[in-house]
Amino acid sequence: TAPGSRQQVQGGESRAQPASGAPPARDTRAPFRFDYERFRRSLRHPVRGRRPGEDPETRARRMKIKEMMKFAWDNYKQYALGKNELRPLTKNGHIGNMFGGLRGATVIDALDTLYIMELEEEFQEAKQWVEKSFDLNVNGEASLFEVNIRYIGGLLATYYLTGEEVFKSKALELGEKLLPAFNTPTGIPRGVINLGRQGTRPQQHFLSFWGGMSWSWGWASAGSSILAEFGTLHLEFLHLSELSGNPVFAEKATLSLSSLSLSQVMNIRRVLNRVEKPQGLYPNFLSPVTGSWVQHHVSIGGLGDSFYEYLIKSWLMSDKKDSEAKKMYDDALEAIEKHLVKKSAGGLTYIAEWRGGILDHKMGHLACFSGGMIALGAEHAQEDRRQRHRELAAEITSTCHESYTRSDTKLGPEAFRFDAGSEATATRLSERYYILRPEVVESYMYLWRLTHDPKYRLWGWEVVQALEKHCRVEAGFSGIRDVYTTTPTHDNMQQSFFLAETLKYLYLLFCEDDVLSLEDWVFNTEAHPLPINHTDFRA
Ligand code: DMJ
Repeated sequence: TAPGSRQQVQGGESRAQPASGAPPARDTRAPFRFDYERFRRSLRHPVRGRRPGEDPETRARRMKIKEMMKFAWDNYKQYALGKNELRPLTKNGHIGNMFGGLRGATVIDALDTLYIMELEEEFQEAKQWVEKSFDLNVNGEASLFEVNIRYIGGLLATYYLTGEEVFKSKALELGEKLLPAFNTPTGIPRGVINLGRQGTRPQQHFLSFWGGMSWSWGWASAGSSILAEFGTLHLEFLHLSELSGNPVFAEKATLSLSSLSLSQVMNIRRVLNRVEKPQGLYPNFLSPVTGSWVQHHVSIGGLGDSFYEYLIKSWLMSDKKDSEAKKMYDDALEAIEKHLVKKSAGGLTYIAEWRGGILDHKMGHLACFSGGMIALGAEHAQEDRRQRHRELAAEITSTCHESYTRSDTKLGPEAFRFDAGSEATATRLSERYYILRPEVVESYMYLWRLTHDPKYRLWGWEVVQALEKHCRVEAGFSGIRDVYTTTPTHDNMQQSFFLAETLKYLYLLFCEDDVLSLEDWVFNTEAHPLPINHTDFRA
């Protein structure tokens, strides 16, 4: 659908399809062609910026981060190309079980970072792998969420940045394979989907039998779907519709969120607005069968996080037209402020988790993205909230920084607590690890862009130094098992999001504001830039 008509599609107008899986109504409009040149002309800034004169120290720091990216990529290429991730200690590849037989997660996640950093040769290597070796004809159980944010997000972003058709066609082909996950009584997708060919009969090939079938995660209570998973499809699915001219993607994203009624499609947001939310909060688990909350656990960290992120970013991506998403974001943030935001005895602001009315005074590393999100939202908040939200964003980011500075490695733990005696430190052995996650530097990047307070660049540079000291090994970067020792053991994993997010956000922190300008792009939750719709690109 053209951007200008998105509101209608989201509003569940006539093209919306029933949750039962009946085919969508035919689109009778003229054949669709996305006008890439027109899109490029609509951008307000060159994607890689104009590079005016800058101080040599900023440039040197940016170049250091570029070198880190090259090192991470070169080692992946040498030891693990075609596998999903690099194991930098044993110098081999890791496949894992999140991507249902898909390979090359690091290639796809790295593409746009290589492009933005002007690592031209490395970008060509990655592109060639996509052209020659990226096989979508796979069979296996994949996380709908992970495939969407990493593969679809990475391919879409690289298409928009380069205009190379191969990235668009792979994104669309893969997007099609995800659609059966929405065939549930409510239209809320389940978390796991088999990527095999749909409808293949068992006698044709026994492995293909499950193609297109979906499941809930075994660990999710009572077969529920996860808020952060079904709530983190919207940005990518709107772009799949945009590029294909096929409204089914937008409808699915909307459908999945909208049909909490068993019998008909309704708009998710209207329904979610009607569904009773405890104290205005969104629990993390929802049944795809009944459409009701399954457990009252609320978190702005894991299981909830990117649902909130995609509300404000949907509004921004729609060029501020999707007012429903904005209202949902504003209301959700108000409830979070009222019930979850706390100040520790030592004066640190944090966002607690909520379990059926009882607060757990804990913040996960994942929740540290919220400093950046709240800062981004604050710029567009009503006058009476703007300053408060700016302060909240800065305070949360500062608390997350404290979780780094209070460790021996100057890297932050997976989760930190504000219990008796502890302030922004992990209290459990199982929460002391750091797996190269991006959320803290993500917030530094947004806060830098929005305030230009030099402390954010200093804090980012501290992270660069800590990564170099504790995570860089002979053949890549590795996570560490304990941030509270200066001689940590390594976990032997170079996560693909390190190349997609951590290094990209660090690089952008030392760039001018016009490189992937926030006026032109929103970052998906894996840091893949998707364009804001300034105009209609239907050719
Ligand atoms: C990434 O895959 C994404 O940022 C996701 O939203 C959360 N987890 C990882 C990084 O920590």
